[in-house]
Amino acid sequence: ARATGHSYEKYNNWETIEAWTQQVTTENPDLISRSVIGTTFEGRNMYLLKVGKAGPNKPAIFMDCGFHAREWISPAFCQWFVREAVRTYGREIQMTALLKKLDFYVLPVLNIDGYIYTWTKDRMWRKTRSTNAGSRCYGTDPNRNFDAGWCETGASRSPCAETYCGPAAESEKETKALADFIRDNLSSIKAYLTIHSYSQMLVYPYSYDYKLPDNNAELNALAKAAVKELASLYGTKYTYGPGAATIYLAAGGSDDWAYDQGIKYSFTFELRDTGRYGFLLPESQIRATCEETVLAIKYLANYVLEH
Ligand code: ING
Ligand code: ZN
Repeated sequence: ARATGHSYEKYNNWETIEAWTQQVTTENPDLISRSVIGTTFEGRNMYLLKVGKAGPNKPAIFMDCGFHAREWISPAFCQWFVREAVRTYGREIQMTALLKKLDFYVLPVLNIDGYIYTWTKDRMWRKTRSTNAGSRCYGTDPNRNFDAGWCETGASRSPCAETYCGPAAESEKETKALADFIRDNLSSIKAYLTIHSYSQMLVYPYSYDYKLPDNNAELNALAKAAVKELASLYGTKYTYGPGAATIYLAAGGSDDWAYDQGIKYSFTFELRDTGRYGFLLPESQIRATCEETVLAIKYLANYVLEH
């Protein structure tokens, strides 16, 4: 294999990201610990980084990246966020306070098999890489595979479709591992954040129905303030609102599922851009995209801590 150096301003392949999870943990033992929450369909380890200063009974924020294989800016953001945390801890007041008071669980890539497939075979692949009984088509859409109105709307029962919901909720090893981890840590997890691209949106439940969450007014005000914070750096405009009305009806999403588990602050980010480059966002935009997004996430984290 070609030797590949990690860079926060480039898209890194899985081999490089995997080595990075080890290195960033080893270099920051007081702030990061690494665990494996499961394995993928093809047998790869799913790494989870716990980022924060050790302390008793800390609340936590869970954030995942790389649900959809082709959305490369998403794993790049999770890497950037972890670096920003360790780089600014003890140097910047807000991040220092956050890491003392809470933990961020960061899952850098959920759909590792799919991510690798976009590097080796098909740059526009979206789904997992599991086999489907009775079909020659591969994969399930991990964001249609959660037990939240599963496969009722905005999802397909055809294994060849891009939005295939899978044979059952949590049929994928990757979504099952994530759901199990969240169920096992429900008492500490106060917020759930899932990072996608593209379209510059910040959405909250529900996507499986036009109904609104019971704290809709609070989530709407919080989303509005977070996108304002994001725009403060480079003027990048985000729309926001409940998923069904803001993006489209889509059942089985992880944010809806997390919300219905009782996690009252549950958001899906759709990062840059609005379609000029789409999933092929140039590496030259990684830095600005990540910097502005860090602002929004720190804003949300602060809010969650205070509520
Ligand atoms: N968009 C999301 C998708 O999975 C979404 C939109 C968000 C659906 C929340 C359901 C719940 O289709 C992308 N770009 O993947
Ligand atoms: Zn996506």
